[in-house]
Amino acid sequence: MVIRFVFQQKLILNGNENKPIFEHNILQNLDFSKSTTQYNPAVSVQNPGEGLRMRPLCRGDYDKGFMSLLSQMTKVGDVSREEFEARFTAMEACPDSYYIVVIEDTMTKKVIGSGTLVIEQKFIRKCSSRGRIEDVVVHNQYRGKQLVKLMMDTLMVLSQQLGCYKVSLESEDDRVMFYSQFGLIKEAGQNYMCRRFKEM
Ligand code: 16G
Repeated sequence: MVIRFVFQQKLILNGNENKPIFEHNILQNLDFSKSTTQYNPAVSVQNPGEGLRMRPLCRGDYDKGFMSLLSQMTKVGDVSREEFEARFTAMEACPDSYYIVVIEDTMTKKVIGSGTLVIEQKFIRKCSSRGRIEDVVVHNQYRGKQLVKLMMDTLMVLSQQLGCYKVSLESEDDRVMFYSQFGLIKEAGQNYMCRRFKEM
């Protein structure tokens, strides 16, 4: 019974596991000409480094270590495949909203980097939209390969290209200098405020 259930689940996923959360072409066709970021050696969305691939998050990434990667950034908790699938479906149902980009090691087939751009639609600024960069993380064994920089650059260019009037993120004090290279500033007179309702 249990075996049949697992088998059926696998079958359902097989048709779907490579389904991206947003259209692949959007990433491939980004125009980096406005980016001021320098790379040495050169890396890009199309070529993030040897054996690495940059692409939208797919359903099958649950099996490629996506959740454990996120746990290098903050508390994740136990998330079952069903919970992951349900959340993926809910995000998918909001078109043009969730741009989750991952980097995969094509040899190990593990997700080793991730970053999210969330697009919030607004009435203000002539019905414009605002971008929020969230959950940027690169596996600790892949640091020093300019991957956080490339991920940030990608999400910044993407937000501009999607027409956001502004983009923002939350940063720890010691990351402020790093993020400033992407044109992000602490705006005078503005404070990031937050109230936490629960400790997961
Ligand atoms: C960092 C992240 C934020 C993430 C938070 C999780 C970036 C740029 N910032 O601030 O996106 O949601 O950490 O921490 O990636 P929390 O679980 O304590 O809220």
